[in-house]
Amino acid sequence: MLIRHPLDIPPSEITDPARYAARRKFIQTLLLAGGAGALGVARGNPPAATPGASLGKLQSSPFSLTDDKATPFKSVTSYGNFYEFGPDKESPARHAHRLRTRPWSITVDGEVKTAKTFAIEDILNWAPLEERIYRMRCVEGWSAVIPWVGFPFSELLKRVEPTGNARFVEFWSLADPEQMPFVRLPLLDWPYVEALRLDEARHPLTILAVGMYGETMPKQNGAPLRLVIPWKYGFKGAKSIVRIRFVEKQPATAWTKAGPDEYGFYSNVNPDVPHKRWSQSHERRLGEFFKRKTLPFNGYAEQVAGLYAGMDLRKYF
Ligand SMILES: Nc1nc2c(c(=O)[nH]1)N[C@H]1C(S)=C(S)[C@@H](COP(=O)(O)O)O[C@H]1N2
Ligand SMILES: [Mo]
Repeated sequence: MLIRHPLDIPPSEITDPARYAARRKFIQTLLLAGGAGALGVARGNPPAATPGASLGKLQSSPFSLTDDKATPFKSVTSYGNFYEFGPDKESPARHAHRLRTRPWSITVDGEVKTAKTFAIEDILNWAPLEERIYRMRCVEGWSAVIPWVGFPFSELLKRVEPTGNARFVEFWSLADPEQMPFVRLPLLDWPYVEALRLDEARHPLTILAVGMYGETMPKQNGAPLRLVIPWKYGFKGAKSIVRIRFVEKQPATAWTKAGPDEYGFYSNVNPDVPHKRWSQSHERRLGEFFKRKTLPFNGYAEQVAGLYAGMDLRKYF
């Protein structure tokens, strides 16, 4: 396989511009050598992003626990990971316009009394939408402060009844090669599936986000609905979700499959547990120059450390 797992490359351009440039060049060469045509992705300038629609009046939330100022919208929408649209940080903004977010529905199945499919229009009416300003930390060393719009995952639990066997929840992203050109390449084992323990999913900080900065979710950030868990590395937050499945056993996930000794199931932000190939002690906020110290559980220890009482966090990384 040509590219086994993309995060095999050190923390990112912000810490190692030379390595990053070399990797980009490699992928560009790959695409120019016929890949771009085969994938049906255009080169040249990206089309203008679809403007977001206002989500109206939002509840402010007591769970906006940070006073840090929000990262500029432009940074958060032009730099990120969404491998279905390509492996470098600019790919999602360039290609995500191909995603069709209506009609959209989400199927909830597995260990539930009755499997159900919900239309996105109904989901948007489940609860008053809240603004949640969260610190976010990517495993690659960059971070951001994002005013998400959404509601607690627990709203879903009011509408489906997990069986007594349900101990974990999987979140499945869409994997449609017609809309997501890079699903044709074996960058990851598609579809992108992430998962949480049921008590982590139920925690009031865990939200299903339908927007950010007061507007509907930009496609590159996971429209129309994605998961956000602020105390975990960013890759746990699956984008553009089409299926939520309750299961009994801890499942394999996109990143534990890609690198089992590098990406653990828990992936709680932990400055004391380095990634196999780089330190996790510091981070760089998008748009800032100096690095900041990374905090245990990304600054949410007071709220979530209890979920892991008695667990060896070096073993369960
Ligand atoms: N389906 C899907 N979800 C995904 C990813 C992805 O490649 N595909 N990347 C993850 C990673 S590594 C990060 S850091 C965050 C980035 O989210 P953002 O672009 O909104 O900051 O999305 C996560 N969710
Ligand atoms: Mo990430």
